[in-house]
Amino acid sequence: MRVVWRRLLLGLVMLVVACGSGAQEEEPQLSLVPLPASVTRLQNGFTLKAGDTVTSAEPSVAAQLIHGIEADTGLELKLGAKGRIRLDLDAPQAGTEGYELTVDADGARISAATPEGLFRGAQTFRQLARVPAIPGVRVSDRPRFAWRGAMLDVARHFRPVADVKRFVDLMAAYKLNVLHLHLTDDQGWRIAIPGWPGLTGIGAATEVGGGPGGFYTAADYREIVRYAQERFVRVVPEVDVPGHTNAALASHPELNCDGVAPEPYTGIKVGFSALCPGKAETARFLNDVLKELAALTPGHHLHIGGDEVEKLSEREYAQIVELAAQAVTANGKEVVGWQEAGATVLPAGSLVQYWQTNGGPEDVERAVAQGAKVIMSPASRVYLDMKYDDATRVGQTWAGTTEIDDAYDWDPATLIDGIGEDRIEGVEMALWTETVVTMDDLEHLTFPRLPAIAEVAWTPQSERSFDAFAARLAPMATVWDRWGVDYHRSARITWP
Ligand code: TNX
Repeated sequence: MRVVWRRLLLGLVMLVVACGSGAQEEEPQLSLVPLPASVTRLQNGFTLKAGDTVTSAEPSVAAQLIHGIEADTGLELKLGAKGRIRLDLDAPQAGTEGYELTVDADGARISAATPEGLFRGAQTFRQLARVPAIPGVRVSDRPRFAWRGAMLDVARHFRPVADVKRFVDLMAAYKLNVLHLHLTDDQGWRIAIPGWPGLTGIGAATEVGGGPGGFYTAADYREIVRYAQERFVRVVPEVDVPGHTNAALASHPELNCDGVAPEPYTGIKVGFSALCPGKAETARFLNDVLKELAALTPGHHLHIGGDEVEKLSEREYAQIVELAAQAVTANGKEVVGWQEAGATVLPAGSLVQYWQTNGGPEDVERAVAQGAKVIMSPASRVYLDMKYDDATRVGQTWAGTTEIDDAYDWDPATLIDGIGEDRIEGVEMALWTETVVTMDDLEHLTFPRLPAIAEVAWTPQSERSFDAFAARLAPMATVWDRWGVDYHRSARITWP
C-alpha cells in the first residue's frame, strides 16, 4: 500500500515537472549501457528491415555489426554499397575510441577516427537496433577511462579457448577493452613455456577441487589474442609471482630453495607459496617466462602479480618483483602489478592494481609517488566472485556481498584520498574462479554486474545514477536470454 502511494505521488510530481517545463510527452529511456557521454533525441528514426545494407570502409567491423544484430534480433542484414547503415572513418576529432552516431529518417551513420571507434559505435547501434523501429537520435561519445578491463582467473579453474572467446564477446558488447588473463596460481599453470616442460606436464594437470585442469599452447593463446584483437580487446597476461606459485614449484624441483618439489595443490588457501629468493633458477625462470609472454602478446603490458605473499621478507619480496619487472622492460613491455608491488622500485610507466578495500592504500600511494598510474579494482565493488547475497549459488563473501547497485554506485576518482582522475588509468572487474566450475556459474556472477561496471568505466560520473541505469538495463534481459546468458535476477531491477 505504501509503495502504491509513493508511486502515485511520484507520478504527480513528474507530471507537474513535465507541464512546468513545457515537455510534450515522456520519452521512454533508450536501453543503452554504458550510457554515452551525450544523447540527443531527433524527430524521426527509421525501421530496420531484413536485407538492409551496411556500408563501410572497415568490412570486419561491418561484418561483426551484421553478425551482432542477427545474434540479438534474428534480423539478417548484408554488406554492400550505398547502405542505409554507414560506418565512416571521417571524424578525426573523435579520438581513439570515440564516435558520433546519427539515426534519422534516412538511416544510420557512425563516424569515427579509427576502426576501434567505429566498433564501439557499432555496439551502441546494436543496442538501438533491438527494437525494429529505431528512434531518431544523435550520439556523441567517448570513454571516461582508457583501461576498461575484466580479469578472468583460468588458473583456479581452467577454461578452454571457446569459453574465453564467449567471455570476450560479452565484454566487447559493453565496450570493455582489456582482457586480463590470470594464467598461473597455486592450483594450476596454464601457458606453455619453452624449456620448462614440467609447467604443462605437471603444473597444468590440476585445478581447485581436483579437476583435470588444462593449458594453452602458444597457438591457443595466439588464437585468443587474435579473437580479442578483432573486437578491439587487448590481452594482458598475468604470471603471478613471487607468491601464488605452488603449481610452478611442484613442476620443477630446481625452483625450490631445498630442491624438493611440493605436492600439487587443489585447495583455496592463499599466501603459502613463494619462489626462492637469490637462486639463479628463479631469475632464469622469470626471464624465460616473461620473454615468452612478451613474444606472444602484442599489447604493451605484462602483469607480474605480486599479491598476498606471506613467506618472504620485504627485501626478498622486492628482489623477486624487481627481477620480474626488469624482465618485462627488457622485453619491451610495461609492468602491471597488484597493489603490493607498489612497495618495490617500479620501472617508468608501471601500473598498479588496487584491490584490497579493507587494507590500507599505502602501497598504492608509494606506487603513485614513483609515477605509476592506478587501475581500480576494489574487491567490495568489482570482484565478480563475491556473492550478490547470501542465496547466491556460488562465490565467496570475504569482501562482503555485492549487489548490482554496490557494483554501480561508486566513483573511481574519490575512492582513495589524493588519487584523483588524472592518476587513474581505469577500472577492472575481477572474476576469481575458486568456486566457479561451469560457464553458467561464471555468467551468473558476471551478469548483470559486468554492464554496471562497464558503465562506471565508460560514462562521465555526472551522467550516472543507479535508477536511470536500472531502467536502461532491464530490457537487456531479453537479449541475454537470446544469447543464453545465465544472469542474476537482482531484486534491485524491475525486469521485463
Ligand atoms: C584475493 S585479489 C586474491 C586472489 C583470490 C581472491 C578471491 C588478489 C590480488 N588476490 O588470489 O582468488 O582474493 O576472491
